[in-house]
Amino acid sequence: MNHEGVINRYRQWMDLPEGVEPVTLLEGNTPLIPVPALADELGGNFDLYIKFEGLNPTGSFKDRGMTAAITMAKAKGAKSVICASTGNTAASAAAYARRAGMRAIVLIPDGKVALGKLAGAIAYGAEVIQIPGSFDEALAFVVEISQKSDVELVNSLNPYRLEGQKTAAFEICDTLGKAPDWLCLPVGNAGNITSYWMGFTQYHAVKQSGLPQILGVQAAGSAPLVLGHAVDHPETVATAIRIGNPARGEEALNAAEKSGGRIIAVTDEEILAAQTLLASNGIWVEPASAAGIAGLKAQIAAGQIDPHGKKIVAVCTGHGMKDPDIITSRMTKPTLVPANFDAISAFIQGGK
Ligand code: AN7
Repeated sequence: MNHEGVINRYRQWMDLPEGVEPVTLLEGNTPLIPVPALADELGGNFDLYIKFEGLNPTGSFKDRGMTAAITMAKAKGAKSVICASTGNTAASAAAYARRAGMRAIVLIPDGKVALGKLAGAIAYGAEVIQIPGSFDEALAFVVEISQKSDVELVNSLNPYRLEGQKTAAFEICDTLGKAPDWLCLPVGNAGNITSYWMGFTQYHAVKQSGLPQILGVQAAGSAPLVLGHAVDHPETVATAIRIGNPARGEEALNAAEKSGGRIIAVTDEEILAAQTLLASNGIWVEPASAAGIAGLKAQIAAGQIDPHGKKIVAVCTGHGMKDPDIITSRMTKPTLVPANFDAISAFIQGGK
């Protein structure tokens, strides 16, 4: 039942023309994983779940939006698509565009895209262009190119991206039987928080599924929505959300406010600590994807969120394998032990 992709599963809830043939990799239907030990660690007697979006076909939530954007690009007869990307959009656009027989052109900020994302984009057959500039500059270029040529823009300014991504809210409501009390997620270009709010409000209007309070989390060095102004030189270890001027910033602020939630910033240290916490619960996510848990932890500690008796969902947007360097660059190299039983055995007993 669930191996049909988000368009076939939720088509009646999506604003797509009748009869278009989905370009799908059977994205969506990601697990909502209970993490009771993590809830304990955050100090609460509450139900905490991770919506693990890293288990989508290209390893991030972008696939939900990309199936819709590429389906529509193909239906319009487009031969090429373009996007700016911190990496995940690039890999996703490449996979879906190539599957539909289109060119995928991606602009990325030089040197700031995690290895697993760049490798993915290339493996799927994207034409990758680096610029010595930020994501925000790259986005401005691709918008202009899409306006002046017949190349289709597949960043989340494309409304079909949001149509696809809002299906994650439907899945959460379908699994829990209603909306959670809080939804915590990272915010970069702000397409995803906008999509979740669309999805929850749409479902609630028909099914009375309830509305979550939304906690959007930015990285302190890239926190335009917290500061109230664009950031010219965004910096953060969470390169996915290294974005200084979010395209859907207004909608993100609106979603946070209307939901009775907020957008906050967390430090890189808090993000990496949350990544470690998640991994110790068996869930390895890329740094940006740990921001939701980092934010929740900070809010609980500060008494800003009282989790007791609540259902809380943190969205983990991308898989840890997207950014192996963040782990390997900080690890102590595994000890080299002679290849004999006694040495290995002595080593294990000497350990803890
Ligand atoms: C893992 O790929 O912007 O707030 O170009 O890769 O909807 O932008 C990625 C964003 C969160 C933020 N988590 O989502 C891109 C890109 C991960 C991400 C976000 C991104 P938005």
